[in-house]
Amino acid sequence: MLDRRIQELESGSLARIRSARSPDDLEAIRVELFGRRDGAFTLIGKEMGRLKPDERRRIGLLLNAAKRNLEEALDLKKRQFADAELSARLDAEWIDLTLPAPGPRRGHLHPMTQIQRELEELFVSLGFTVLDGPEVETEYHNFDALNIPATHPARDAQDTFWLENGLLLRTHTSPVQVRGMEKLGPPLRMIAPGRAFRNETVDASHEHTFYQLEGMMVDRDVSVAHLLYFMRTLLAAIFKREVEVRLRPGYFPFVEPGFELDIRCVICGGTGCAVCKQNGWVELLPCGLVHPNVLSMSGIDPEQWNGFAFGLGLTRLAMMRHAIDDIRLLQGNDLRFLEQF
Ligand code: FA5
Repeated sequence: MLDRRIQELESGSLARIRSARSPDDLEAIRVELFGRRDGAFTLIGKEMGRLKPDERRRIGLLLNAAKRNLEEALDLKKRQFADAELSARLDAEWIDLTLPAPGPRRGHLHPMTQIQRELEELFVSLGFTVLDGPEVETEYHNFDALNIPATHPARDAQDTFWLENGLLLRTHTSPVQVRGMEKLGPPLRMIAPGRAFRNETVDASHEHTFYQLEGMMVDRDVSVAHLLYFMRTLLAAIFKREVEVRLRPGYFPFVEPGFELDIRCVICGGTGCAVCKQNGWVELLPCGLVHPNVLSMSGIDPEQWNGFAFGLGLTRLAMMRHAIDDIRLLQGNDLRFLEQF
């Protein structure tokens, strides 16, 4: 009787072990067979107590052989599961080192650089030289030589970052006019794009660090008509369409007469928004005819020569061009924003 049961248990269990689908299945079979309290082998072992000694030995041998076979089969299947798991992991983590690399991500020029280069090209084609000047300036070049002595109230209009050594962060690109006149003399056509710095409260249209593009022409008999021609050419090149402009008197100690050239806000179309401070116009291009004092301080005879100058707000121009409604977006380097230009 017990012989049969042992044989059937062995053959039935071997078949189940072979067809087990997971390590959990296998563990369940192991507990069924060898569980201490009511595993099949434990139960048979208990029944053997009733057998005669000879019979018990014979059955004992059979039982041990069956047990060994089943243990081996369980071990084997367990190893097979482990091997399969390992090769699945290796397959998943496999990298083909011979595939070509994806290559560097392609970038493009920042919208500020784009607009600066376009204007440089335009002005070079009109006979202007592109000049560069220091961002850390002397008080003389930033103020005095532009007809703004220490006592002049116009100094208050440009809240200045002073350095401990008496130098300052230039508040505009106009000191490059002075350096251009000193270095090159008349006749002179120059532009100077670059950064300017002011201790300003940052908002949608003001940054503490922003770009300007200075322009100057010194020659004989330069008039407001020349100035307007170049301003119109500049705006047409950037906007490639008519933009509404207005010219109003503006005061800068280094020009006489002085003007403010504003453009109709392209963000709101003139109805008023945070960028134009609700008035529909954006201050973009202050300009004028160079003050005789400025010429003579830089060694140019104002009886012989005169000229015009302008100080374009380059960051604001880029904002108007792309209808960007917050200057801080242009200062950051967030690719999600920059990728669209
Ligand atoms: C000047 O800086 C004069 N140097 C311009 C000038 C040059 C006049 C030559 C005459 C002859 P103003 O402070 O207005 O002027 O600034 C010029 C332009 O720079 C402004 O119209 C504006 O577009 C831009 N700008 C000024 N402050 C800021 C700022 N905080 N953030 C962004 N843009 C600014």
